[in-house]
Amino acid sequence: MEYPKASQVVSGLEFLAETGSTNQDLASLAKKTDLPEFFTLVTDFQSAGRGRLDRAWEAPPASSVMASVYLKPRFENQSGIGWISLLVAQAIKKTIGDLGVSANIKWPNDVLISGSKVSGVLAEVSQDLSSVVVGFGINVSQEEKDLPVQTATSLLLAGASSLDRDSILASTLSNLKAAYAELSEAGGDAQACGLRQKLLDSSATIGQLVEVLFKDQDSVRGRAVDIDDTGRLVVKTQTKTLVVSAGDILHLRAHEQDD
Ligand code: BT5
Repeated sequence: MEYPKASQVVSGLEFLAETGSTNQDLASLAKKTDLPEFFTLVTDFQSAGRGRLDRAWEAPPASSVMASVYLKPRFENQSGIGWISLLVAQAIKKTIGDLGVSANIKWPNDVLISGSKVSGVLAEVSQDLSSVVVGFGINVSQEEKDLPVQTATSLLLAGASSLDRDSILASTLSNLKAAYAELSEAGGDAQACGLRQKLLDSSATIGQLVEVLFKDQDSVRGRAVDIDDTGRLVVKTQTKTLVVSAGDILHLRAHEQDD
């Protein structure tokens, strides 16, 4: 499927009928070419779609929006880069809201509808920190049998008012451009541009009891109480308050009680 509406929103958009991973492709392309900011790669099918920590993102052909966007942040405040996943999740949440469905954001990179994951975001920063490839998958027309895990849902199942993938991508890119411009104008300060407050207001995580599983297999339980000015999650256990980076965790799970 071509994406005429989305093509109007950004200065370059390339459609691939099928590929391995749009994040992988865009990162390779960026090494060879001087891409304009917001250059977008979109596909109808990925055979090696990536999540965080080499987990897989899976969707049947033509069932979802799968795209990656090229950004070159020039923030005075370097912590702005830590907000990019959440910024994109917020843009997707707004798009879904405009389709008559309420969504919220599970820190650090999921968009949920009634607790089920409709979208995931993967932001990958280049080694020299000069650019970011941010990819997202939005489940659009999957029936229950098409979803890879029980915790997933789609816009079809949630009763969204439109399932037009071109319009959904166009709206997401347009929301992303507006929010990114605000963050850039604020020098990367997510507090000053209001992004942090929006995230706190639409968070499925803040206020919840959570279990944080770290990459080193350690885990803690406590209450998620805040997102700090660099985009990290603040968790209060019975004995201490700790600050958790997206890069340090394997999973964040809801649970019933404190340790
Ligand atoms: C993510 O990772 O949620 C980030 C997903 C980013 C996918 C996009 S698609 C376009 C671009 N190109 C890529 O190669 N990737 C990006 P994570 O938080 O690690 O979640 C991955 C987990 O979500 C998996 O282990 C499954 O449990 C679950 N999952 C896989 N496919 C899903 C789907 N379609 N819907 C909901 N959950 C899914």
